Amino acid sequence: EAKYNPQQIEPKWQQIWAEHKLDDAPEQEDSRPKFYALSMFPYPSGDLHMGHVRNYTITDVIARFKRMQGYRVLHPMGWDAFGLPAENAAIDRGTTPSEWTFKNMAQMRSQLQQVGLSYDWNREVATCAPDYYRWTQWLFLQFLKADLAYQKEATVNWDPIDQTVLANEQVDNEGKSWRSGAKVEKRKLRQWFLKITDYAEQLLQDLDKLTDWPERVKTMQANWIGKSVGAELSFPILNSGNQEAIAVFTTRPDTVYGVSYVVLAPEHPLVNQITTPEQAATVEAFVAEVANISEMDRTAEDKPKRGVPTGAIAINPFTGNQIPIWIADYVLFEYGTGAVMGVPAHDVRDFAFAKQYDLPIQYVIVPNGTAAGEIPKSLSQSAYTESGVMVNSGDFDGIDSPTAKTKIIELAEAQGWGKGRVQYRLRDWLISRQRYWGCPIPVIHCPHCGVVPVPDRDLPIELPQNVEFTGRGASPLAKLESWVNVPCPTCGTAAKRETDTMDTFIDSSWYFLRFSDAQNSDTAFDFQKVNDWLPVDQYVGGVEHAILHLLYSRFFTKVLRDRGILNFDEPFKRLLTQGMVQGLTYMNPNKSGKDKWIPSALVDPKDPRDPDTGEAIQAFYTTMSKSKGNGVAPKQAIAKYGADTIRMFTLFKAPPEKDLEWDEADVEGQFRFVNRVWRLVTEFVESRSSSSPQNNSPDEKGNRVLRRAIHTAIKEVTEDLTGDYQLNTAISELMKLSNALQDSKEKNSAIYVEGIESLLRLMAPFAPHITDELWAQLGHSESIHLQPWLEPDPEALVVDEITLVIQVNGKLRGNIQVPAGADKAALEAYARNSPIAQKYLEGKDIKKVIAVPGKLVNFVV
Ligand code: ANZ
Ligand code: ZN
Repeated sequence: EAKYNPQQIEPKWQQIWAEHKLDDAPEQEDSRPKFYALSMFPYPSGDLHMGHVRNYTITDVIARFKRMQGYRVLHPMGWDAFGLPAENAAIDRGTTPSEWTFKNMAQMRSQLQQVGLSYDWNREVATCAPDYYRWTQWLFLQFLKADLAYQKEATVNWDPIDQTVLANEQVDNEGKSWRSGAKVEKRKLRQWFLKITDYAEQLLQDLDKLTDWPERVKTMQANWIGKSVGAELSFPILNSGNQEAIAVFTTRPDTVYGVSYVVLAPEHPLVNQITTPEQAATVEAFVAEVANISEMDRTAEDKPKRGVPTGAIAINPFTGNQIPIWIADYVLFEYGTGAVMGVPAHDVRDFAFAKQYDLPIQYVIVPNGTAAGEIPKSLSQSAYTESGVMVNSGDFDGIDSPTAKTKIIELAEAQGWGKGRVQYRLRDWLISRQRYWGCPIPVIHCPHCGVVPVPDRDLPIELPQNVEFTGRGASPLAKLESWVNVPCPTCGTAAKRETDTMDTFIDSSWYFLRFSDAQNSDTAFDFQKVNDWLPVDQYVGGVEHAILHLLYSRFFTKVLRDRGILNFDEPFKRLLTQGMVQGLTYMNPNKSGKDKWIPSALVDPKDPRDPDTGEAIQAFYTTMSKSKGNGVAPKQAIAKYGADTIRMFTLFKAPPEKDLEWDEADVEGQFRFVNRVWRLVTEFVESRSSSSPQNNSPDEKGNRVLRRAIHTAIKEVTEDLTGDYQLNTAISELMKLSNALQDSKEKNSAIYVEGIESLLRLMAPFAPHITDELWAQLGHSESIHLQPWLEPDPEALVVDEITLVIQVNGKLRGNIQVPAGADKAALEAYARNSPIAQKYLEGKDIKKVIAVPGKLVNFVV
């Protein structure tokens, strides 16, 4: 018999499947239910890594299982192909972003094919291809028409040496440029935004519909949206003739009687107007200083809060008190109204600020049960942030603070001091990038007409080809006069193209829609088709996309639904976030102040030492990465063991959501199992052809045991693939069945054939090549992947037999073997038909039958 040789059979089957178009989704709807299985598409960096392999294998198993179950399945793949690395490669190596990207895509496509993933390659999309981004541009124009795209000034990173805008990824931790090393400055530029804040409430509410999403992801999204319910209150400025007032946003109107001061963000436009001459110099210096601190540092709880008084005074309309107006670093201009009422007694940051600058601290809420007129001593040490009973708050004294919150908002509205307000942390989506390798924003700036959308007939606005990449100066697009200068589509005057390109998150916010109709050159997708295939039934990807990608995709879906382009409002019905693949990692801690990572290729695992110094080093598992030298290349692993073993291993080693340790010994173990299956089947095929098939003296008991093993495997594997995707335990079930077959003594019986065929069919989604090969060797002419999924026979599942006692008038007359799960009626029937009953009951009149399941049947005569 032939040895298992994955290197020979895997490419063979991959080719056969492609020739027979086994994995193509049907173009037309048919009566079968649809199933859309999708993995998050990769960035074409050049090489597939193990994280990809794991992600795609999980989805592939589900897709293959669903096909066998009789679904029409859409399982596509594509490339998230715009983005900075291609441009950097062009700058560094004299290639072009396009060349580099398409070369990488070709390389990764062939690596994907080696894994045996059942993709419909007819639907492949690359976001950087004009036939794709034409529709990205069209979608942008839909947003523009819906008033959901607009321009405003925003801050960008500016490299003063290279004279160019930098993406956040191009700025290191010390705030320096990746190329020039210059200290990066902030600059204001007019940029494009999408109005995602219009959908904040819906994006939050509809998380409740996503019952098959991980709770963790939904919580992350909810926090990102960050809804706060409170009020906007107005504090008039003294001596402005009540003309000017400062609006603050607060979630705690119940603390308004305890306000000690008002704080503006240093960027607030009122700052210049109200600062007194005595304070002008101090304020100006402070504003300049804060301009260079990051938002993170400004708001961190553990950083000291700093500020200066403006010299101006505000009035608290609730108390009539005069309070100072400050500016401080911890108040952000972009959130709420950019101004805060300071209540040191009840807010942690305000407390720290008041301590620092010796501002008054007035408690207006005390814990429930506090004696009237008393302020507990313990309070004075910190801010009291809980709810409680109102004190020092005029008419509100004595009521509980949540009720007071509502009443104070009512009072403010009645008096014109403010109103209730809901605030979201989510901000509008800045989509402008001053880069070349992205989707051009399809508008033209005309001196007469202003912003003019490019007419649909002129799409796509293609990226120009002959561009120079130096990494210096304006974006390559902005420098290309011949591309920038165009006549206005409306009036014909000399006008200029927009030179910003779109954030690549836009490209990935609709690719799952395009897959439904990827080759359409008339529209982004046919209405019928997109609404047939979508929503995605199972989406699988990394938790690193839990917030932005998923939120943006949900936003796109809702906007397109509101424009009548889609008829569903959530794109991903069910989400699985797979864990990381970890590699054995070697580290020599603290070499000249830094941990030194030592590539595993340079280390003997039995005695790990630093190859440079000979020192013993640490060994542990952590996420595979280039910088740690702990990765295992899929290509090499497949060359050694074959794709089927790699697939089985990544699925078996850990449940899909958990991290997985790449342990060579366990890969070997999986390889041995795959080999065992190979031998089991090939030996059977051989024995069958050498000895004439005979089925003499079937071993009743043995058959029953084997049948039970077969149908238990069918039942368990089906459940594991249906519920929470317990793919690891599914493989354990396959191993059990394989053991049962090995133990079977009747290797020539019909039941044995059922056993090996069932094993192969259950294993087909996991190890598609070897199973199709062995299936063919068993004499089948049609691919195993076209076979229907198996259904368990409940009868075969019956656990075991029990001994049933038969009594007549309470007297023991004998016993028989019956199936363990039999109910009362069945037990009675078994008993009546038994020779014992026939003997003792002959000619008797049965008055009553008492059946006790699992125990006895008593005939009363
Ligand atoms: C007075 C107050 C008293 C506050 C109190 C809290 C506790 P979230 O929940 O995150 O929305 N705030 C408002 N705008 C701000 C800004 N632009 N920069 C920094 N802080 C700002 O937080 C809302 C609270 O954060 C608001 O409620 C305000 O402080 C502060 F016992 O107002 B609070
Ligand atoms: Zn014009």
